[in-house]
Amino acid sequence: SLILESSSRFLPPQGVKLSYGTAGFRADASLLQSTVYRVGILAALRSLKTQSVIGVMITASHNKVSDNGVKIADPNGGMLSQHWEPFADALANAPSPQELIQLINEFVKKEGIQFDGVKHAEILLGRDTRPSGEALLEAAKEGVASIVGAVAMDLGILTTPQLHWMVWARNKGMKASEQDYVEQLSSSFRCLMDLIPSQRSKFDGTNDKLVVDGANGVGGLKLKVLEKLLNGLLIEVRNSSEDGGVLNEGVGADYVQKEKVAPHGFGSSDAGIRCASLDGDADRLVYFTVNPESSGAIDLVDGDKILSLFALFIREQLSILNEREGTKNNHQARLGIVQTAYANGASTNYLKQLGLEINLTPTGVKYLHEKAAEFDIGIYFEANGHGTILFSESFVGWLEATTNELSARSKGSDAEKAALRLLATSRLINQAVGDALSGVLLVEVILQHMGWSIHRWNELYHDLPSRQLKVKVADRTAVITTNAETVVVSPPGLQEAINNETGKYSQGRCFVRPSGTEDVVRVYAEASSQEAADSLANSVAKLVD
Ligand code: 16G
Ligand code: ZN
Repeated sequence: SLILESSSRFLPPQGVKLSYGTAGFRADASLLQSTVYRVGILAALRSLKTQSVIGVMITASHNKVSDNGVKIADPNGGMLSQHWEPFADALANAPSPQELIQLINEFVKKEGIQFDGVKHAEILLGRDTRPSGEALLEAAKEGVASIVGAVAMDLGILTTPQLHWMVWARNKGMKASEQDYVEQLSSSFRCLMDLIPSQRSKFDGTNDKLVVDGANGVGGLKLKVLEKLLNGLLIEVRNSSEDGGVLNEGVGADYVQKEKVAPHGFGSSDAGIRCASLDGDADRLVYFTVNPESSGAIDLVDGDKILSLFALFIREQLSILNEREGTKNNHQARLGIVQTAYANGASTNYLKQLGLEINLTPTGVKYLHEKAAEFDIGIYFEANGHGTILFSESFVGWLEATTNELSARSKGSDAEKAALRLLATSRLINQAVGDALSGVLLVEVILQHMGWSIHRWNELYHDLPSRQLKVKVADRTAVITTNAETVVVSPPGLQEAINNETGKYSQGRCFVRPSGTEDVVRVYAEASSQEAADSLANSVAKLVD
């Protein structure tokens, strides 16, 4: 068979066991040839099974440049169905071509996959700027080609969210090229700019430039393309892939958020300027300002605060819509907020005070996304800067009908504008996955809409001091949690001990969880002062050890 021929050229490395974790397969790039080839096969089977276009993205996101990884985008543009993850693991670890073929045959039978279905398999392939990506993409192509009739489209260098967006758009029957992505984002951005209330000042004049750290990756490159179409929004990109710096080294959203320092290329001369940082594949976004007093220190505006800004804006539009008079088809939209236990406690309190419904899920995009999809409008964000706003199809349909009705009856009314803003937001913000590029555009237009500087935004609430630690343990799977990772159920007694420590601190909050991407147990602690948060984290780390 085709598979036997090509798989014998992609033998798995010995003694390495890979698992399809929260971020797909990830490892040192030199180990991944056979894994990526096999993910190509997996994607083709997934495409046959779902009779839809499937995506394969080659990236290791914020990890070091020598790493790489591969993950699948499902028909809706989201993560691979969890139900297929065990098969992905088995495929990646099959020791020989014969065993690989046997696994495939069994799985094809079990899933009832038809090779002579109406549609042949179609796979969109993308990669980030890692040098290892080119050869790995070739391996993925060979994997796809080993399935009869399957077609792979090589889209070259993309951000992860662009690839997910294209899969989502293709399966909705929309135009789905990179150019279509750029056009949709830029036109909905301009639409939102045109809807800014005229009495609101467009900034205070002193800081209307945005400076973006591109993590030496793909995001800066693509942002420069977008920027030309934004009608005068000034964006200066630093640390773009073509600038020659090392991907993710001392730069990028993960570094900035975890270390709370300015990325390479930013210094005291940037004090007070609005800055943002993307991660290596541009699916995370944080904002910051450089602190003039101490070198390298920043004021961080993290995912929680981006979520808060989005929630305020959406809530404002919904309440304008609710106040409109005499409409027949009234509809109280359900707005839901989704966070993880890493959300700063001050953000959760703030959102609760606004009267919003808050849901907690375990860490990992697939959990947050799934929860957010239950609402008319669901906003999810991880503190690390990954998140988006999901609009349900039925709500978008209602919005379109309402906009038409309002345009006919009360053109130019506040209600019509609010409806148009929500519609434009649903087109601007990526519906498949968190996207730093669409996120940055939405933040920028909302700040202008509110007439706010980054400082005003950052003052929405004050983060509680927090500390994250990681503990190397013999077996991280020994730690089992429940209630969105806030409670340890095993080993027995550990949660009581954590409660006991936490009780000693004013505003103390602490949880531990096994990492999904590293062989460590993570500790998160929050308290009323930095010293207290540090001390709580340290004593709980000792309990875990
Ligand atoms: C992955 C997740 C991210 C999560 C992080 C946690 C996706 C696409 N990415 O990067 O959402 O925050 O893992 O890592 O799901 P950890 O389990 O090592 O703490
Ligand atoms: Zn990323």
